[in-house]
Amino acid sequence: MKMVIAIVQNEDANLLVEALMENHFSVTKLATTGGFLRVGNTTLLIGVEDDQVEKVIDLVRQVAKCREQIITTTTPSAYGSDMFSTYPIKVQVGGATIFVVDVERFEKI
Ligand code: 2BA
Repeated sequence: MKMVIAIVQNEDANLLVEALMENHFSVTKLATTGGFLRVGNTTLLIGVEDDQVEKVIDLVRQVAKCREQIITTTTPSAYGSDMFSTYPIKVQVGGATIFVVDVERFEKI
C-alpha cells in the first residue's frame, strides 16, 4: 500500500476531492501553509493499493495541472492620482507537488 500526498492550490482542492471520491478513493483534506510563500494550500492524503497510484496521479494531473490564467490588475493611472488603469496579465495557477510513500501498516479500528 502507498500513501499519495498531494499538495495543491486551494482553488483546485474541492474539485480534486470530488474527482477522487467519484473514483472511489478515500481522501483526507488538510489545510496547510507553504513555507516559502506563507499562503494557504491544501494537502490531500490518499491511501491506495500500489496498482492505483498512477490513477490517482492522473486525476491530480487532470484537475490541478499547471495552467495560465488571465487576471485583471489595477494600478494608479499616470493621468491623475484618483484615477486607476485596469489591464490584463497572465499568471500561472494550479500545479501539484506529489509524494508517494510506502505504508508499513494500515489498520482501521
Ligand atoms: P511549488 O514547488 O509548486 O510548491 C508548492 C507548495 O508545495 C509549497 O509551497 C510547499 O507547501 C509544498 N512543497 C513543495 N516542495 C516541497 C517539499 N520538498 N517538501 C514539502 N513541501 C513541499 P511554498 O513553500 O509556499 O512554495 C510556493 C512556490 O514558491 C513553489 O511552488 C516554488 O515555485 C516557489 N519556491 C518555494 N521555495 C522556494 C525557494 N527556496 N526559492 C525560490 N522559490 C521557491
